[in-house]
Amino acid sequence: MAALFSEFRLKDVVLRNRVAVAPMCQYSSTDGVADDWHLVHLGSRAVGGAGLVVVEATAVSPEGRISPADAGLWNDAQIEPLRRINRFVEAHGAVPGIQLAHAGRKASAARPWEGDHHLYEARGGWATIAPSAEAFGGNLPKVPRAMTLDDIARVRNDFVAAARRSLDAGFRWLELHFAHGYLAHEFLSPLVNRRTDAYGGSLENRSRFLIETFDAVRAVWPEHLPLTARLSVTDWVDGGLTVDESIEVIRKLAGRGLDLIDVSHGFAIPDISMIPWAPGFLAPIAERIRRETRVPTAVGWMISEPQQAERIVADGQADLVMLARELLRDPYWPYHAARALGAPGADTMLPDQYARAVKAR
Ligand code: 531
Repeated sequence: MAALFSEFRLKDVVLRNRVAVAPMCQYSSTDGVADDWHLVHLGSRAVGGAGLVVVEATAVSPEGRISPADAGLWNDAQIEPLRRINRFVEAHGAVPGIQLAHAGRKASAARPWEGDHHLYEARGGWATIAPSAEAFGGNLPKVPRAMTLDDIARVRNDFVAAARRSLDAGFRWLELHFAHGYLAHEFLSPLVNRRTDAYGGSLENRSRFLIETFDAVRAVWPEHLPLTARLSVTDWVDGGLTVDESIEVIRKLAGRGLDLIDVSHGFAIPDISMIPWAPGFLAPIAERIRRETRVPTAVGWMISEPQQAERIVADGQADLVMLARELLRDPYWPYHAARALGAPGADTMLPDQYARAVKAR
């Protein structure tokens, strides 16, 4: 019996298996509105057999977009195209989820395939905000404005409004993007946060923005649906955020209703040379977090082989695997993995339109 293809229940949501489509920026929206591209991209992966399909980092305000082409949920016109996608995803047996985000000092950049660098106002960019008025550096040299207490309250409210719209759009799984050097991680990381008020300094202060935003979203997101967060659990450098600190934050969030932690890492600073890249390198860290916090856990990064994903789930390192690039290479990865692992029911994973033809080999 393949653990990877066992059901996973979280609150009132049941995933058909443990394979999740990680949120992946498509940089294909106009004014934050999802496109037919998103229907095909997300729909294909639902048809391919994933249990959970999480929409890319979706900005809670225009200023929170990474690029001008980011997805957004800051107005009601952005709801309907997502509703259509979610209907399709659900019709094919996957649970639709969304990641809500604010890019902080990394906002206002060109799409990766157009250079990935900061865009200045004259070129379609905008003024950015962050905990402190210090640039990320590298190809993102724009200096953000340090957020006032009013800014902090406004962004928190933007997360709440976007969470309400997410529910309206039919999402049944919500992930707050607290990772990758974007706004929440900028508050949490001592490498980035230089504030001397109640939002900077001690871990309690650095985690205040996350906790308050989480609480405000939890208050409007239904109790019976999973509310999760993706955290960069380590900055990988001395003086940066540590796994020990992250465990404290996760425990705090768990006490306030966090249903699952999506373990990610890094990207608070431009230098990534210290990241110990290797197949499944985050899985042991996820295992420690899962064991020490008792919070259900998802993990991603460099997971590509069915046996590898199976071991991660079977050994209790994580409850879910979040696949990204591998699902771009092969939207049918779940089906192929189920076959490779001899999971019962593999042949029922394909839609009727394809099943007879594909099995006849
Ligand atoms: C992180 C990443 C860094 C280096 C290589 C691949 C991926 N992602 C994070 C994404 C944006 C694109 C880069 C988000 O979290 C929104």
